[in-house]
Amino acid sequence: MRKTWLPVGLLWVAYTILLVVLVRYVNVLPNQWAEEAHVVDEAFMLLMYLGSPVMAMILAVMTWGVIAWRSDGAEREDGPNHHTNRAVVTTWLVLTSALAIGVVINPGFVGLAEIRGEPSSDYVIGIEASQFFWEITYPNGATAFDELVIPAHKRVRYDVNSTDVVHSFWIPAFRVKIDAVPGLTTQLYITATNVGTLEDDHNLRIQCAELCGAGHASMALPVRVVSDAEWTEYIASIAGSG
Ligand SMILES: [Cu+2]
Repeated sequence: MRKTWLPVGLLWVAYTILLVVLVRYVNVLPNQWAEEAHVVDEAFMLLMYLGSPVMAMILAVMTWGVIAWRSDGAEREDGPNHHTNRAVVTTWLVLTSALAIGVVINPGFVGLAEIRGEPSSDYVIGIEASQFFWEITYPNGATAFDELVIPAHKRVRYDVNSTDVVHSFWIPAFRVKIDAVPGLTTQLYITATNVGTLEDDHNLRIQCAELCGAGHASMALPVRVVSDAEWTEYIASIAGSG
């Protein structure tokens, strides 16, 4: 028993270091195009780091099991039962509970509050979801079905609803999303940070994120982030055409 702990412990440490290095240097996250994206990505990275020793423990036990208990063809009996070690169990329970509660509070509640922020915005844009398209309504009443154009560095409130079934308003480049529910207006605040289009980053699009029927996967709309002046010009140019 005792001679099992040392190699498993060493493997655990080695795998943990390997995983932490991978998390630190292999970037799997798409580019961030909004302030809110930073909060979400930081939470994601924290969970990746916290998950590394857990994953490493599983890998360590599996690796050691494959090496130490590989079959040599001989018949074997079960080993003796191991009984509960109260100190280990108590420490494990206290530690994991504290960690879980800690993560729920921060980045859980703290991050959510940070993303929601104050209920104030520079502009309000209406988003109406239908099977299988999006209708955009700008502050001047202009509507559009072909793209969502928004001003950079301005805090926009999106009033989201649906005409038929439950959809979900999601812009991957901004990370945040909210359900589009018939008969209910849900709200989302987003501050875009860079000027860009779908050609710059395929994550700059509205993508329905709630399975809503046969056309769900293609229920996407390009997002174009422009300067505030360009945006004002754009919504004036399409006014009356909807
Ligand atoms: Cu949908």
